[in-house]
Amino acid sequence: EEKEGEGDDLMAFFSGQKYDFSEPDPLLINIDSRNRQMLNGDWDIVIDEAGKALRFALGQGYFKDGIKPGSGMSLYEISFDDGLQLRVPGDWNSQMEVLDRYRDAVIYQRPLEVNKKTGERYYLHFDGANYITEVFINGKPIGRHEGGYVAFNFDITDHIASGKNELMVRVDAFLDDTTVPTKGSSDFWKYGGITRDVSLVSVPETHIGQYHVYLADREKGLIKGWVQLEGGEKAARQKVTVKIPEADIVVNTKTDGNGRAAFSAKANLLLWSPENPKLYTVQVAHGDKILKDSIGFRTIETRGKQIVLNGEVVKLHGISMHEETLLRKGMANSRADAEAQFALIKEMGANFVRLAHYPHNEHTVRLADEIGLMVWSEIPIVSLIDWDNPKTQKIAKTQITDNVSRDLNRASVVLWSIANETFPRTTERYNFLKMLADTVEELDESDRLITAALIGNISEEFEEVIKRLVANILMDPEVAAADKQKLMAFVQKQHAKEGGTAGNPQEAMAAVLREPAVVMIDDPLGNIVDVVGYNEYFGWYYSSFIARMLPVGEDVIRKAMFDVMPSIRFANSFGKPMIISEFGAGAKAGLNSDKATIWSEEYQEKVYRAQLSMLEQSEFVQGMSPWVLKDFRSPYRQLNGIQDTYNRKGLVSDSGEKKKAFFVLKDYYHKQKESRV
Ligand code: GCB
Repeated sequence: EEKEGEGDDLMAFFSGQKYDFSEPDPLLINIDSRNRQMLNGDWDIVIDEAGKALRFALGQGYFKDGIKPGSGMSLYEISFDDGLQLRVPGDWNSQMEVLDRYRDAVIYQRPLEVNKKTGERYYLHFDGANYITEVFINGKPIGRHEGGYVAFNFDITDHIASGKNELMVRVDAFLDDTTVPTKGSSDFWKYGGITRDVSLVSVPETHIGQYHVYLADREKGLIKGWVQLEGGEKAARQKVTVKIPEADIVVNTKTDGNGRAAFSAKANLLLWSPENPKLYTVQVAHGDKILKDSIGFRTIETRGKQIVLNGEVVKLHGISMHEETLLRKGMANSRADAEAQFALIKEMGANFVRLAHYPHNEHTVRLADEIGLMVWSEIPIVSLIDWDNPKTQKIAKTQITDNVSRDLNRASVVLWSIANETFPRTTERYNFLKMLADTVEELDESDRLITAALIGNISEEFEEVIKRLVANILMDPEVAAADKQKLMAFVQKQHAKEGGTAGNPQEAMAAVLREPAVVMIDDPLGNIVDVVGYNEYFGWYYSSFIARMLPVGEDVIRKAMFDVMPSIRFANSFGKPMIISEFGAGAKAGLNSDKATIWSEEYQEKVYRAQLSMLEQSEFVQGMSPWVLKDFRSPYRQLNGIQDTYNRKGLVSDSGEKKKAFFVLKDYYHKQKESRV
């Protein structure tokens, strides 16, 4: 097959034939401790709206034979000189006005200076770029990766020369219904670009790729793990050493035919916990190469309806956050960004953070380890996914694999989440997500917990809540008689439809008011997970949903909802612990109202108070991560003057001002601190 740039076939030239890209090579983990050259900084760029700019130029001979053409007679129509630049790492949207809402491709270029040593392998490593990344070196197509929020790398040894090379990275942020995430079914801004750190890592021919060191048995002090050597046949039957000097551990082991070495050791360890985030220096060595990591040891498991950390029941008091920085506009990508986010979370008295809705950058997870925050880590399987598309399945599997692999050694990560608010409840969805859970089980020997944020089915799971709401409205002396009459007529009709001729609805209603209203979660995904995550919006969306089902106004429902909330209980038919992975309400910072109308800080505050007193009553509920730390950009949010393209459910505004609800949650968490473990 003819390749573009090699022939002069016009069809190939204009149709943009497919390049022969390689898939990423197995991810190198703990790159911070490796020999690496950071490639962060200002890169030259060309905006590629039509998607053909690079193919066109390469076809014209730009970089043919690895030589950048001079100003001779050769016609090529691209140049990176004297043009635009973007900072790497960084999303492009927040850096350049013309790219503010841009969703197509940008070509990045920079020189790559290498002092190539024989016997070394060179990997081009990205902590993340959104969404499709294509790498070209000296004009040649090298590698392609799909997925916006995970780390990946390419072994480029055979494509670089000693001295100066030209690196081009084309990043395409285009999404559709088959991508993960999809273009439209999730409420957050898909920032584009080389959003995270990029580096050139050099390793010996035979080198440590990934490893996992974890506490397998707390009572016995048993540490287990494995080390994977890369380097083909030379990785077989090699000596590997694992040392934890502070715990007097030195283990010498040998790789098998596949370059993998398993090991175990015993020690008397101080365990990692949010209160005491103890990390040990762990050295993993092959030959004279030593990788140093900081690893915490802890166990996490469930016991009936409870979550158990280091043998003790623990409550997870946290907050959800998007990867948006508090320090400027746009995506977080540095240690400083993570420090600002976590300073707020620590101030709140939390011990837990949900990193929504995709894997966050490595700085963030490392910092969670250091300061003691339990982490919920997830991939961008949100809402409606192309469940039976094999291509989509493959991307999802790659993303969970890359996410788990990068963070296997982070004690802070206690939960791998495989999905958020997915539907419909079909076999296709179930099988897709089961495949992801199985992948996690395979990769993570330490039995971390698997979760997913489920979402209620209003007409089925909220039946008891609605009944109670109705009863409450009918009994409320402040509700207008006309409203009550309409509602009563509605109830009688329902009652008759359900075949209820005996008994009167009034009595039935009184009975309803005596019992708590149980929301029983029975989404079959509950079978797959260890912990049932559940997003609920009582006090916010549900009032308007229910108002559409009943013949009374939304204001009446909203008021009644606050009365009813303390009697709502959450349970699941699987007998598993639950985390309320979201609740919240939108509020514009600085918008105050003594009547607590919606969008005011007071309304949000009221929702938080009602939610907290409601959630305390459910014995299934073992944790929460309300939605959300900070107002975040979303194309869904177009209410002018209030939202202005920001989801306003933040406890702090997009510029970091604390809203009233921040202090409600802070008070609550500080009061709960003693009773957590
Ligand atoms: C949800 C979603 C989250 C949204 C949030 C909201 O349930 O999981 O992505 O941003 O609700 O604000 O509607």
